[in-house]
Amino acid sequence: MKCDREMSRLSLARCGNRLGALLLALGLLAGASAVCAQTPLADGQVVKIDQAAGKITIKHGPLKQFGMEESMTMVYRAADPAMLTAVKPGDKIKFAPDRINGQFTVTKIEKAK
Ligand SMILES: [Cu+2]
Repeated sequence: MKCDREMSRLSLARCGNRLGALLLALGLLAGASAVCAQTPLADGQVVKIDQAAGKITIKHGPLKQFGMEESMTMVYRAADPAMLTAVKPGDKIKFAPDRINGQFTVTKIEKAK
């Protein structure tokens, strides 16, 4: 994973201690540089949550960095199933999409205001 052009648009605040500590605590990422390779948060809406499987279905707009050229509804794995308790179907969210071991994964979800 490398920090690409998207990265330059990210403020350092988004790579702040809280997220970094969380991800490192989860043992998902090897180091700080990987944490900072997060793409900017995308807008979406929760369609469905499968707490047991740790999966969330999100309707979202184009994510060109993943070759998603159009709006779509798709299933993401949650990096931490606990993230899924904070949102419910119908919620507008901001989420951090990533591709981990070939699986589309959300590494962060927050409710949109
Ligand atoms: Cu998609």
